[in-house]
Amino acid sequence: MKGILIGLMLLYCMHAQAEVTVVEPWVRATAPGQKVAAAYLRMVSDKDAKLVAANSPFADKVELHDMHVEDGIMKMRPIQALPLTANQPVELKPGGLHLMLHGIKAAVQAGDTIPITLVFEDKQGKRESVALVFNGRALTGMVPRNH
Ligand SMILES: [Cu+2]
Repeated sequence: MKGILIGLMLLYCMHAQAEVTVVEPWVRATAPGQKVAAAYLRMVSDKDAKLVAANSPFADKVELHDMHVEDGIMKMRPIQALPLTANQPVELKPGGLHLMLHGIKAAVQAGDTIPITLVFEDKQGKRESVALVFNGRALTGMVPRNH
């Protein structure tokens, strides 16, 4: 817990302009041979902004995905931007919004550290990149929180 708080303070100092706070960024562990991975986090911006892009040296491409139900089946689709309303936390989590890493360089295992950069755009159209380190985590670790 202490580590997270210190990390946030550093993030805040380095990115005072963007003023987006990110908590618990993680990537779901993958099965061998799997070419995609999903990444999650919680974030809050202190002013209206939007998440417009993401990239990582660990993946060929990173997309922002949303889930929706189509004919009773849960499907995901890419979205162009994720709006952030000032002081309203947004959670990317299993079964909902997520970052999709396509063409990952290796399997993701619990304990791995994966760099992903998020690009935010403010109301004036000014963009700022925030470099983050996501932690590999098995999905089972999340189950108790959802029940
Ligand atoms: Cu997806």
